[in-house]
Amino acid sequence: MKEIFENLPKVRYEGPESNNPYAFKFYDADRVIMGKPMKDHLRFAMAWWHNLCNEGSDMFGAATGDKSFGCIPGTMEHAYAKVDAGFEFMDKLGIDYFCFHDADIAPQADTIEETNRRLDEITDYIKEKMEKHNKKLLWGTANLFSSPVYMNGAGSTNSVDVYCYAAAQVKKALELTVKLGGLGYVFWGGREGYETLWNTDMKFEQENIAALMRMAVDYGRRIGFKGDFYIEPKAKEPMKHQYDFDTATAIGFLRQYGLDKDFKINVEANHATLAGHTFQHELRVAAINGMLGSIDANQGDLLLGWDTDEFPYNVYETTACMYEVLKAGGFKNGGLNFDAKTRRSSYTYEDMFLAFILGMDSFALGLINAARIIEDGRLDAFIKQRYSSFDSEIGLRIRSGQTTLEELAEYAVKKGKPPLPGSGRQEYILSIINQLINKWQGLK
Ligand code: XLS
Ligand code: NI
Ligand code: NI
Repeated sequence: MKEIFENLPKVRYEGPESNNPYAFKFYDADRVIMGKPMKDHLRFAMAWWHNLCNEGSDMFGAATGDKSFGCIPGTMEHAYAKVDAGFEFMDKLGIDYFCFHDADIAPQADTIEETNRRLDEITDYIKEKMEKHNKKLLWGTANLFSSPVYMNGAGSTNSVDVYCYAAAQVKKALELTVKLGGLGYVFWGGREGYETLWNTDMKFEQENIAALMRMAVDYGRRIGFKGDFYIEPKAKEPMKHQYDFDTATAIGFLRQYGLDKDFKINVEANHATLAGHTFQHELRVAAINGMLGSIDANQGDLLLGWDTDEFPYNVYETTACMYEVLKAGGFKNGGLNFDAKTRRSSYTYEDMFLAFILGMDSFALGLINAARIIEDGRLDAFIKQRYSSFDSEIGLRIRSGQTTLEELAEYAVKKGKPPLPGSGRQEYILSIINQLINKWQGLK
C-alpha cells in the first residue's frame, strides 16, 4: 500500500543532543522509569478528530490544511483513507492508542440506520487494522454537540425526540467501543449547560443527563463493556455555562445520582484553566476521590479565554501532571490522549509529526522530572513533617474520628494560645522543583 506520509520517517529516540527534528529527544519508549517502561506510564493516544479531521478553519477563516488524503470529504472512501492515515501515523510516531467520536470515523447520513451501517462498515476495517498494527482504543464517544438538533443540549435538551436521538447515538457508540475493545467511554457535555437561567429548568436538565448516563451504564455493562465511563469536565465553551464545570462539580453530580461506581474523570488540561484551576488541581481533586481516570493532554493559553487545544510544551505543567499520575499509582484504563491540534498556520503533514514529537517529548520530560522529584524524597519528607503535629496522641485521635468538639476545646484551653504553625517554605520547595527539573542533562 502506498504511504500517505511518504516523505516522513519513523520517529525514533535519539536523545537530548540530537538536532534531528524527526527524532524524540526525551521520549525513549522502553526506558524504565520507576519500574515501568515510559510507554506504559504515558499510554499516548491520538485523537481522531484533531489529527485526521481538523483542517484549521476558525470563525474568521477557511481551512489552511488538507485532510482529504486524496479523497472527496464526506464519502466512505475518505473515511477509509483516514483510517489508513491514522494507522500509518500511529505506527510512525510509536503511538499505541487512539480515541474517536462516532462522527469522526464515518460521515453521518440522514437516517440513523444508514449512519449505523456506515459505522459498522468502517469499524470492521478499523478492527482489522488494530489487529494488524497492534493498536488499542483508549476510549470512544458520541458527538452530541455538532448537529443543530443538539442546540439545546443532548441529555439536557427540552425535546424528548432529541433526547432519544442522542440515546440512539450513545447506544451505537457504546457498541462500537465494545466491538473495538475500548478501555473507556467518554461523556463530554459540550452543549449540556445553559445560556440563560430565565428559560432553563436546571434541575430537570441535570436529572435527564443523569438518566441518560444511567441507561448508558446499564446497557454498556449488559453488552460486555468492562472499562471506565468518564465525564470530561469543561467550564464553558460552547455553552456559557456547562454543568460539568470542573472535576469537583462532576464528582458531586456523579455521587448525587449514584453513578460514581462506574464513572471516573477524564481531565483535560485546557479545560482546567477554563475553570480557573490549574491542571494539577483538577488532577489532584480527581485522584483524592479515586476518580483519576484518563487525561486529555493539551495546553491552553492563559491570555485567551477559550479552548485553544495546543500541543503541550510547558514542561513545568507536564511535570506536575505526571507527578499526580505517579502519586495516584499510574493509569489503569486511561492514558494521555492528545486532544490537541496544530496551530492554523502549521498546516502541513510535517507539522502533524512535529506537534506529536513536541507533545510526547514534553510528557516524557514531565515523567522523568516527576519520578526524580518522588525519588529525591525531599518533598514527601517535608509534607510529612508539615502535618506531623497530627502524629501526637490527640492528633491521631482526631484523624481516626474519635474526638468531640468539647474535648478539643478543653485541650485548647489547657494549652493556651498556640504558636504560629510551621512555615510552609514555599520558596524553598519551589527551588527544589527547579533544581530537579533542570537536571535532565545528568540523566543521559
Ligand atoms: C472539547 C472536548 C472534546 C472531548 C471529546 O472541548 O475536549 O474534544 O474530548 O468529546
Ligand atoms: Ni477533550
Ligand atoms: Ni477540549
